[in-house]
Amino acid sequence: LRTVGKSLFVCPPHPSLELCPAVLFFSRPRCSGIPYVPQPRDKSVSARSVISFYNQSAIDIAAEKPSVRLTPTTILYAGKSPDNSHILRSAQYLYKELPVRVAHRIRDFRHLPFIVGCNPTILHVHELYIRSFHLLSEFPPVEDFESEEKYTKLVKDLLDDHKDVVTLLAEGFRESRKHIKEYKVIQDFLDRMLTSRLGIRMLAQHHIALHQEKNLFHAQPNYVGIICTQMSLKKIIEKWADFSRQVCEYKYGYAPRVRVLGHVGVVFPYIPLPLDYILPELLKNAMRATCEQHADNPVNMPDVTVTIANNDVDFIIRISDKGGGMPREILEKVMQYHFTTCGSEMDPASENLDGLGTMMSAMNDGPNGAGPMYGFGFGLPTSRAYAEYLGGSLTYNTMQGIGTDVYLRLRHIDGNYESFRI
Ligand code: ADP
Ligand code: K
Ligand code: MG
Repeated sequence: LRTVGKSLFVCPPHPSLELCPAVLFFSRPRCSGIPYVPQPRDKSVSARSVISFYNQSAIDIAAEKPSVRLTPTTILYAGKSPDNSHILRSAQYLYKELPVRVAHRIRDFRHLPFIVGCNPTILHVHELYIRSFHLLSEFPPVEDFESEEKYTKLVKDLLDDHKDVVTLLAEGFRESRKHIKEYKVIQDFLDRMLTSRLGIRMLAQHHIALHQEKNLFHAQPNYVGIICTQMSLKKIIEKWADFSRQVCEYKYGYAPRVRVLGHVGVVFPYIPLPLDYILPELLKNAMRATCEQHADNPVNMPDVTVTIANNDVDFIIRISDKGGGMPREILEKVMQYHFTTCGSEMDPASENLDGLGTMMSAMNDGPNGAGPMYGFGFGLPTSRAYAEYLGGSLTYNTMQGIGTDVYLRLRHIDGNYESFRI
């Protein structure tokens, strides 16, 4: 085989071309017995993406750098300057930070077990990150508002390119995890991947929102970027309760009511974005259990009760249902990615796949998805990973035969006590 791309590798003569890894990797249907040699299409990013699976220097250098994580307070009080210089500074921070964070993710892909890393869906996401790395790191420095405008456009485009990443990872791992004995490898990878993605998206959307606030017409009252300065927990819970009830009614024909109790009047600064992922997942779980437990008497179904408790350091949301609890056999598993009591989690033909696209689009995009009730086993583990990333926790108590209480605990970001870093 000839040299494939100069910097890629030179494959020594091999008695059986079919067994040469390079040939396996690049082989395409061929006629006439002449080995297929991929031609770098041009000097474009996508051609280099493939080479970057091997040629790592730029990515390696970036992956060695530490990520600079900011507290929400830093972001909130970075100050809105009348000359809009805060927007320029925000873009300059992203300009330095994003390639480093993306490089960290690429390093994680490279450390995946070979059999998983070879899965075509996972390779596709891996390549998406490599492509983003090149686009971000080769962008000219952001020095003025003109380049800031272009850079913001690039960031928006990349957010869009990556919108299906959760679906793709869920599919890729569902296909390949049966080859791996150690579940922990998958859990650690997905925890890091999903929380880092949440962080990147929070930073990117924060900048985009600041950029749009320049134009007063787009400015949302009570918002600084993605931070709602007067968030009402009760309102956001009610919003997601309405949403989840609609999904539930669509699935079962009826849905339990949701009562919100406790410190219902509290208002404080917070970032709604992660709650937009977590709350509907927890509420749908509670409603599903309630509907299935009381299927014979849906008219007298017990309510789902959400209790808010607020204090100086953190706030707690407890979601209680009378949905019959969880059987002992599944207690250890409910927090695992892909574990679901819907059909067979490993069986790609099972009915739950139908719902996958929509549920995942809710998880990928947040509020806009109209996801089904359940089915891919990502609700609890993703919510827990997000809660921990935000300096909090997600725990549950279940009474088999009666019901389940899920506790979501999150730290305030008002700057009075130490909070998480994005
Ligand atoms: P999915 O909802 O897609 O199945 P989750 O991670 O959200 O995935 O939940 C995993 C499993 O945990 C569910 O399939 C269900 O068996 C169980 N579960 C979650 N929440 C509850 C609850 N409130 N009551 C009873 N079982 C629950
Ligand atoms: K699960
Ligand atoms: Mg669920």
